[in-house]
Amino acid sequence: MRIVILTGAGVSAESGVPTFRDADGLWEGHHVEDVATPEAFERQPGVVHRFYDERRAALSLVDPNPAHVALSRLQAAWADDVFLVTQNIDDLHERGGSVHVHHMHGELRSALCRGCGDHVRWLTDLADYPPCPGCHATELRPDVVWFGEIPYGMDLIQMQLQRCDLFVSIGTSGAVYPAAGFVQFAAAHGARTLELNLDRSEGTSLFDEARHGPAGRLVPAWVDELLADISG
Ligand code: BJW
Repeated sequence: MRIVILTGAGVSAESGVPTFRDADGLWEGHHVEDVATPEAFERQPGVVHRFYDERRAALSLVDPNPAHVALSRLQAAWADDVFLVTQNIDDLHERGGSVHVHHMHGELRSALCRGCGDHVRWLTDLADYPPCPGCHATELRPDVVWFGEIPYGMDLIQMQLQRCDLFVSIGTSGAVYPAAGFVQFAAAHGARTLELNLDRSEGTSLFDEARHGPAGRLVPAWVDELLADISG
């Protein structure tokens, strides 16, 4: 059985990483839609850099939770047949033990040079306009996918969705495309679909099955169930 797992901000919520659209999901009173656009970066690069610099610095204060760890356990048991695609730009899946993680919206610990196009591993601030290690231009931006930009690796994601038997969506509101459309795409290609989310999302009715509760409880229980089914 081939499985595609999509994760969103809810999978990291119990680690202490704020979500975008829950009650406390604002940053200094801004909605994410106001800072996560190329236009916002052109208009107010300092504000946008600060938004990402703060989130990058906060990564060292949080740890993976049982949901991240359970998914890495599933990947280890299921070898090549689990494709984990995340909308999250944190590195909690990797620190939870996952080896292959597809970050469709980019990564906090990476910078993108607008001069030479290089992707550079980056652990510190960008707001003071450091030079690119490759071309020395002071054109580094957060290596993330903003509204109006094309998410990374869509061809690979679509290929995985077409061939999977089970599509599982964890901790995402279903408010942002193209990720919000994966459930219908996978179902149209024959996959069974399952949602694991704190409460009903915008996409709940599109899934064959939905379970509601915190990811730190739901995901380990689902992984245990699946692994028992296979071995039994
Ligand atoms: C828990 C929990 C717990 C809490 N346990 N659960 C009209 C129709 C269709 C599309 C569009 C449209 N108008 C514009 C568009 C396109 C646009 C879009 O979708 N806009 C919408 C606002 C409508 N999309 C784009 O522009 C995308 N690009 C694109 O479409 O290119 C064209 C193209 C695509 C494909 C091929 C070819 C061309 C790009 C979107 C980029 C989004 N970027 C951001 C910022 C990234 C960097 C950053 O992190 O700052 O990505 S926005 C933000 O939203 C971030 C997230 O990854 C993304 C999704 O959020 P997520 O993860 O769902 O979080 P929340 O907060 O919304 O939800 C959390 C959920 O967890 C909730 O349900 C809670 O209940 C739950 N939860 N605690 C379990 N403990």
